[in-house]
Amino acid sequence: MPEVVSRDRFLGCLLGQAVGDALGAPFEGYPADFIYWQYGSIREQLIRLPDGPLRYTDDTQMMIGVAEDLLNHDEILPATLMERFAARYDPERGYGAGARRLLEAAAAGEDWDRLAETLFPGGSFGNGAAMRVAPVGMVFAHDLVRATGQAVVSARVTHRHPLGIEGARLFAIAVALASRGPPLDRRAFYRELARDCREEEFAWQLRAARRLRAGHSLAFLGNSLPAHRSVVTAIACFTCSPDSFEGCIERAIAQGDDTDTLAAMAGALCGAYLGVDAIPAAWIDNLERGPDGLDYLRTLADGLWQLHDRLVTRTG
Ligand code: F2R
Ligand code: MG
Ligand code: MG
Repeated sequence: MPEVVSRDRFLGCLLGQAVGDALGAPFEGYPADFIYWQYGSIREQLIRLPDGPLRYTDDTQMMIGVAEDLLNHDEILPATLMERFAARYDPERGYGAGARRLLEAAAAGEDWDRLAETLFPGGSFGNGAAMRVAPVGMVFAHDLVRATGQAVVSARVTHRHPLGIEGARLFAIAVALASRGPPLDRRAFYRELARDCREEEFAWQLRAARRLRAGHSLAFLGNSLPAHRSVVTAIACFTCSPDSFEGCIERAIAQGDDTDTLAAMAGALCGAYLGVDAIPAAWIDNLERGPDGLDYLRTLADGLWQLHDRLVTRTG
């Protein structure tokens, strides 16, 4: 029987994503060199923390929608997933332009399925499908075929471009592999990702990322909204600093531009890998409260873990 991933890693993944998202958000849109000259050491900025609670963005709000849909049906169903996204939609959380149009159309009862096809030429290749898919990677960590299949179903609701979908597939696999915990065999990790990769735009990045170490620049992998300019970058932030949650988040934010999403994805990976105790307590304690805050994220992580446990037991 495949091994059950521990509850601690489910908590690490969901809280790691929310913390990374919230810590990266104040830097979103700033170029890397501006961040460097303006803030110097990002670690010091992060230790000081902003006044008030750490507020997550669309990345985590949509991840919550994915988690809820999984918990309601034991799998992703496109129509109810879109209902979840539309019901939770809060424009103040900083959504992508295409995602905004789609969710507003769905809330107004319009044909969102048709709109998703025509939103951009060939559909959206934004990183939105990847940034929210971590719960799929965790729940189906024992079955990579199911994980990738479910990642595609969850992505297609909003992202029809093959690159947007591929970003979600690869990120779900990366989360599933990370949930196996230390030690990280970097070559084997990238070999598994490359074996499943269907798009050359990602394949060359995976080949390059496999060789990167802590001191190497990641700039050539990209830092922006397209999935093929951010998903492998976030994975590399994790594989370059797998044993330090703080180092991983710091690296992601230092890339500049789409800092909330890079740090959300890197945080989900590192949290899944090291477990929740690796996340600084001050960061978790400062996460926003309220109905969709820290306690709710913990409840979702518990529910996802129980679902995973049931699925693994059924497999055995
Ligand atoms: N959008 C943002 N941040 C920028 C503005 C935030 C601002 N502070 C505010 O408050 O408004 N962040 C979030 O969006 C990213 C995820 O985006 P998602 O969900 O994939 O959306 P979308 O619109 O589908 O894609 C994003 C952009 O990518 C470009 N694009 C996509 N497909 C394209 C195609 N086929 N051809 C050309 N361009 C394409 C478009 O510019 C899309 O708007 C995350 O960063 C999240 O944090
Ligand atoms: Mg965001
Ligand atoms: Mg972003």
